[in-house]
Amino acid sequence: MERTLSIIKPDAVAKNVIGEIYTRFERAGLKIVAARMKHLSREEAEGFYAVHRERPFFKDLVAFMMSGPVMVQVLEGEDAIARNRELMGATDPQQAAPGTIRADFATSIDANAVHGSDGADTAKEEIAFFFGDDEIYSR
Ligand code: IDP
Repeated sequence: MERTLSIIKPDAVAKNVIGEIYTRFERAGLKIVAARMKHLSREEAEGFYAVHRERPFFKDLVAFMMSGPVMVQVLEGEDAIARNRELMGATDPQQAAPGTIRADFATSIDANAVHGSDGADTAKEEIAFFFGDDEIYSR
């Protein structure tokens, strides 16, 4: 069993597709074991994406992530990290395979609908960024 952190970004929350995205997680065998809707502060958005702070798109990324509420969840299942990345599709929705979340719901590389941890270490860090152990309901 593995856990990963997923965020439904402000564009997808605004499009009213939280439920459709949750259905994709569940159909792929991923369980939602923690969840919270949240409007990120600047500190939170900058802190969460700190690894990207030297990148040219950092400012836009932070502004976008603060632009509206996000839905944050921990997904649990076999190969949860890779499975979620597969469901998400490529970062740039133009490159995302048909049927992936980003192909279906993202509008641009900035407004690309979802975030998912990209490895075991980042999953651990990102889960701890949003949730305490007592807020994760493993079933
Ligand atoms: P990921 O979300 O697919 O893991 P990362 O490389 O970790 O992609 O980048 C984090 C986020 O930063 C992306 O989801 C995207 O919203 C944004 N981003 C990445 N590359 C670019 C870019 O070249 N231009 C604008 N935004 C970008």
